[in-house]
Amino acid sequence: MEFKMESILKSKINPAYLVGTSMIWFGTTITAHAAVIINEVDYDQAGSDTAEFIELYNSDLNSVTLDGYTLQLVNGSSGSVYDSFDLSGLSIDANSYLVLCDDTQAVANCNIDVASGGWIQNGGSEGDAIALLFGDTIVDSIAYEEIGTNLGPYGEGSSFTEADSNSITMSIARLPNGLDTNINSSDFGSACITPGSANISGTGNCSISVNPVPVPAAIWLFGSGMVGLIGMSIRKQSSLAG
Ligand SMILES: [Ca+2]
Ligand SMILES: [Ca+2]
Ligand SMILES: [Ca+2]
Ligand SMILES: [Ca+2]
Repeated sequence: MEFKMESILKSKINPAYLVGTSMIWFGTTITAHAAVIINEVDYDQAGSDTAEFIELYNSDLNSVTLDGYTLQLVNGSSGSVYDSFDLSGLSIDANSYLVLCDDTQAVANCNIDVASGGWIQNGGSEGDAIALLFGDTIVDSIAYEEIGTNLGPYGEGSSFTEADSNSITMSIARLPNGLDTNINSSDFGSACITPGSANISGTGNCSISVNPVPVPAAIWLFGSGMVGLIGMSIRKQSSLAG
């Protein structure tokens, strides 16, 4: 079964931070980082974690199909994958975003509800990580909080050791938007909440509502082997006030 997700977002977002394109530099072609990156993560909220999301960003000038891409959540205490989402059948428009969340009512511009609350682990003494893979190859990753030996492959050379707050409204995000030098500690910082739009340094909820888009059904293959049919409704994007 195949689902197409064309024109996920029609938003006119800030200019791309061009990290996904090939460049000519003194006659040498340099293929920089993957066009699609993990751009923002909100894994911890005050009280119960009921508004978690992962924002992917396509910095390329062309739409990117996500056939063959998988998003993996990695447990720092063991190094094992505790959840996995097959992104095949989806695509992201040029300079646009794809937001995976646990509650479309709680997360502005969420494209797909992939889980129930508390699906992204909160780091802790051994940290946790999120990785985007193409086939078996990690094309982008973020390891957060304390980084034990199990998360070596995910820190992109220098880990991001800060934490999402469990009291302040904020996320961890690439700053400026889309920055990916493959050094987590340089690329990520504390950010206000901006699912589906360009990242902004600071704290608080800076969500804006983008144009309503229909969201098709999608099948997500969880790491447990369970098949869930989730996120089927056609809905209107909503914003979070305040
Ligand atoms: Ca969490
Ligand atoms: Ca947070
Ligand atoms: Ca990267
Ligand atoms: Ca964002």
